[in-house]
Amino acid sequence: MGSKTTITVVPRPEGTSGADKGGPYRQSILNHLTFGLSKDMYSATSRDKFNAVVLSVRAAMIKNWIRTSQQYYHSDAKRVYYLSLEFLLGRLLHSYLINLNLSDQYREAVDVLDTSFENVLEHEWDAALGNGGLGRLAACFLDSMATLQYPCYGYGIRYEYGIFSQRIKDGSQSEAPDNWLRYGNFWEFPRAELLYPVRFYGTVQTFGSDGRTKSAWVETDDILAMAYDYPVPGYRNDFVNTLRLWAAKSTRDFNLEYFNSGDYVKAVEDKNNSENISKVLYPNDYSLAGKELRLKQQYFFVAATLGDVLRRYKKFHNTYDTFPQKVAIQLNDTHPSIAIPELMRILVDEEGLEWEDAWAITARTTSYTNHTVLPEALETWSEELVGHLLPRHLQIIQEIDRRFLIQVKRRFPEDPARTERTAIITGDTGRTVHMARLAIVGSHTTNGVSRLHTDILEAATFNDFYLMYPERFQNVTNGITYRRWLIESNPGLSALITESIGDAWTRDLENLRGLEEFSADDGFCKAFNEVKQGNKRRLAAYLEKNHKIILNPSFLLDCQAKRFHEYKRQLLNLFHAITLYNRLTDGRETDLFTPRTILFSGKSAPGYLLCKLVIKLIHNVADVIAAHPSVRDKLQVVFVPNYGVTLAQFIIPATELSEQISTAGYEASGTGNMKFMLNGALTLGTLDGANVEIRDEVGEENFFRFGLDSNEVQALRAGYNPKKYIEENDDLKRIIRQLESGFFSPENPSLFRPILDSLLDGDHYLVLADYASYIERQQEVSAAYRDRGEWTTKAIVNVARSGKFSSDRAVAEYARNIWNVSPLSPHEPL
Ligand code: NBG
Repeated sequence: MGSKTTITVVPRPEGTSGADKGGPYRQSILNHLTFGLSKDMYSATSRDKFNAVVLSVRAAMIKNWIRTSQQYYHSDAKRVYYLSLEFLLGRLLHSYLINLNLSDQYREAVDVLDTSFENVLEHEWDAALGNGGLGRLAACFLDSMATLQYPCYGYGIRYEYGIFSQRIKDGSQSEAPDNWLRYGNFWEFPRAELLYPVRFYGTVQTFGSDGRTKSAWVETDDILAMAYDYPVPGYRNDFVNTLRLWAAKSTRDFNLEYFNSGDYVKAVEDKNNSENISKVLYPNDYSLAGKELRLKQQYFFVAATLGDVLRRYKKFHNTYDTFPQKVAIQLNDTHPSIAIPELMRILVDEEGLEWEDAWAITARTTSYTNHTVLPEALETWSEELVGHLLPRHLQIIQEIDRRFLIQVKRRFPEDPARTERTAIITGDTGRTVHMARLAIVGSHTTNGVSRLHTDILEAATFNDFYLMYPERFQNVTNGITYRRWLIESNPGLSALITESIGDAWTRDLENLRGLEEFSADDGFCKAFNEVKQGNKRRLAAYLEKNHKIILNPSFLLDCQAKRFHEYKRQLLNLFHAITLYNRLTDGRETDLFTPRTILFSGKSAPGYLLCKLVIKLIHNVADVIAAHPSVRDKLQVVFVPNYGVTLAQFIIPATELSEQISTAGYEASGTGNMKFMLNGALTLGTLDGANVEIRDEVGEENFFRFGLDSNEVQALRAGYNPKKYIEENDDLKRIIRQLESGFFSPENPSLFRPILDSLLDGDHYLVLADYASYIERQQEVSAAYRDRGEWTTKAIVNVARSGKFSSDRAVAEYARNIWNVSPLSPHEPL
């Protein structure tokens, strides 16, 4: 664990250099426009042009896609199945061109369409099949798995509607559907022949006696899962992996009963109802209300995926003895954890294995990643619902639980309370099924996503399980793909780095260390600043064009871009903005004031009223500041609507200060923190999640740390008195008074009362306790930014030491320590 791996991406010779790189690709684009879309240059819309390019690019990778599958097949490689209810992919075109080493060629070739490369890219709708960190992590991992040549498949749901689009009206969030498939999607390959029936409801019949009973799940209501495949090309290595997403299709199309009775419309209605399963992504990232449709989604994609896994396995094997040697199943959070009883059901009921054998196979095949310790996000289901929807699975879970509790009692006979704390099913009436407990008990490895997070899992959240199975717990600190988050989104910095240290970093991010020797080099620092300024201007132009937001690119750009949640404490950041406003209007800030833009971007879960109110407060504070004749020349607060992958690719390269200010102990890892660092922002952060490791890498002098650490947070809880912090601090007192008096909402003075109440009645996330320390550190940030030479050196050191946070490192750790798979050897040249 934690040992260093060097990951080297196998390079492919550079593409042809010299004149007319676009040559052969022009013809391909035109052919696809004509024969794929039946358009000519007169009738082609800009979307047609984009689609023609997509068709041409996917054609360029198809041979390698087929070859990659063949290589997996012929070598009977151990496959890894990454099961995730979310893949937050973003746009694919540019990223795929970079990986295929064709971006220069297509940049030129698109001139046959009388358009520019940027114009073409802009027509792609973000594939936003995820909420935030967890879904984006899955997308970064897909890129690394293909790049490192691991035989991995992503499996998920092809939602018809991705994460909602955030609209802001009068400063408040509203949600609009994300109809991303409206204009078709030429990346996907529908596999109409690849259909699996998925069963729901029904009853369980039991046959036989003498402990040799057999069970059958019957009288079910079935729907079909149909596969849609997406190619996932690796970075310049001719490997193309597969992401397979399932869509629900009705089995009712030919329901004779309805047709015979003449009720055609009823038949069609039923068809629509069952297809609802893959209709929409649930937009709540941290609170999982036990909705039946959500459980249906989970079982739907798990059942189809396991059907596919077994089909592939059975091509070569007629016993299950080697299943764990050939298959690894990674559960991305507990969302797919119904895979454990499903695999048991298949092995015991359908394949006739003994329980013990099936159990050993299941546990040796699956592993589970935990992504949060927030109690409201640890999934549970009512036993009643599970029993209604999946009656056989409930029996299996009950049996798993029964056997597990026997072990618990054997190990800890003196401690009956432990049973309630660890049981998979708890309660007397209205019993509850705990999915994380099921996932830990039924798998061989549970991992956290940063060192601190894993420590907390072991010492607190899952301590009872850790004491039972210490060997099952591991840490794999998250990572990000620098192909998207540096090469694609920050071409200026990428070019500068390559000019200075060569391009070895594009194959192994650890090579960025070579930049350190330039960190105080005047010429390099100047060029580095010019790149940053250029990125700030690019963001400013984007915001002006798309949102009518005007930025001043000479201000310090201070960003917090992530989902809204109380634990992430956007409110604390806003309190800093209000503090600066108050001090400026009082004349308490000197001439030395460092002008800044405080930028917020992020969505709130639709039902999370407090966060929605914080968004509203941000807008109102922004308006008050913008209306002040002198303050507005020095301070700006902006909220950029509809945060997503594409927007992040504009914001992050421009950012100078990265706000990572969660209450210590609550952010499992964070991955935005890594993206900002890689792009030369300095972090202002608590000792939480991967911030701890970022600070270890860059050194405390290159990181602005503030606030309580996770132990102090726990220690403070017992006697915590939020009012004390208000009494002790005049700036804070003033903010509280402003909120009380309706200073930011004169037309409705009590509007922000719920925010105030959340602070005064408990302040669960300790905004008040960390306020003074935060403001103090912010003043140091301002002072540091005035010494631009020093600041730049620190920023360069941050870039140079971000190698650890590559998702290549993370995926290689999973492969070695959890999946036990090796990379495949390179393909022969075509
Ligand atoms: C998030 C955590 C982040 C972490 C990502 C990826 C969920 C439920 N959890 O801290 O909050 O970086 O997962 O691991 O989205």
